[in-house]
Amino acid sequence: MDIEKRLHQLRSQFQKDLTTAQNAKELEALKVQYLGKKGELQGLMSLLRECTPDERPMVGKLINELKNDVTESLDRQETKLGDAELSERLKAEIDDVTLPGRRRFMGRRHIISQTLEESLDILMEMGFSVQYGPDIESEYYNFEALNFAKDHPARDMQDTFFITKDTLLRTHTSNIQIRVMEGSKPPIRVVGPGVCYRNEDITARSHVMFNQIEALYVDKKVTFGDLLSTLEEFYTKLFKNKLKLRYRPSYFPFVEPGMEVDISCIRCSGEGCVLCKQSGWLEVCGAGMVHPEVLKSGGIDPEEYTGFAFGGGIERVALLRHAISDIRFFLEDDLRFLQQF
Ligand code: FA5
Repeated sequence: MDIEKRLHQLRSQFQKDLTTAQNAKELEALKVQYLGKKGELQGLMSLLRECTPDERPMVGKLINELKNDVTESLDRQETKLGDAELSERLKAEIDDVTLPGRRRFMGRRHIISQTLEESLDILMEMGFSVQYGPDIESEYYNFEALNFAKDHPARDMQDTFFITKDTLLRTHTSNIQIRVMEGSKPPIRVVGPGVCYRNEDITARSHVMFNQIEALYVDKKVTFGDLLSTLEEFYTKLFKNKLKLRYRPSYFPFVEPGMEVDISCIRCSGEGCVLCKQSGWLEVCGAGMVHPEVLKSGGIDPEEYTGFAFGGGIERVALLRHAISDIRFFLEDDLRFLQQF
């Protein structure tokens, strides 16, 4: 019978094609070729119409058997190819235990953050609370309210990055003073950390961007003696050492009297080195008794209250504590340097 012959041919053709299918894509193409709507098996259905009614049940059965066989064979082959692909992939992904391990680096706080946090901790233990001020500041809070007259030459002491005529990058954390006084009543005991910006030459000890902390204490009967003892305790604790402190009279428009505070250079034990410019001392801080005009600008009566303030550099402390020769290391992001702390 012609139909039986045709079915036989188709079966052998399919088996041949099946052995050549190498991957899922080729198998899918085969599926469409044999079982698709316009596929080979669908084409056989037209032969049914040519059969006599007696032949039809038997031919229908043979076509169905072939269809089932083709479907099963395709499924089996699909599973087989899938397994083979998976094991190939796993083989490729296997770890090579002879390769050297990858080193994991531990993150850590930047040395300046560490120094800043330690400074704040010490002052908080002494009763100061932390308050922040803005980096972008008005000319009023940075200068005018701090008793720098408009044409006062003292404004040239701190070379300023102006943003507009009245807005600037703060040159010191003393901008915090008036903001704090305006917002609270004595007793005031705050410490304000922050980044400061000055248009200065960059050297081993000075940068255009550095950190300060500002301490402000205002109450009845605050004395110069209170300022000296606070500075002494603060720097002694910060350096975990009985340091030598040296006070030099100095001028800041917002304090009277004013002074600069030096500590003995621990890099060279006071003998003289590049860090201390051969002087044996390093300036770390400006300080003084709050000027009555500044108290007034902050809304505090200078007849009733007095206060002290000091503003210390954080980078200078870190340089000294770790005997580092150059402030520029702090901003260079060199891991070989940063990982030492
Ligand atoms: C001031 O900035 C005053 N506002 C300090 C002050 C506060 C005086 C309260 C009185 C009362 P001075 O410019 O000296 O002062 O800076 C204070 C400290 O900041 C310096 O001792 C130094 O440690 C640090 N410092 C100043 N300029 C730089 C700079 N360019 N780079 C790194 N540190 C600096």
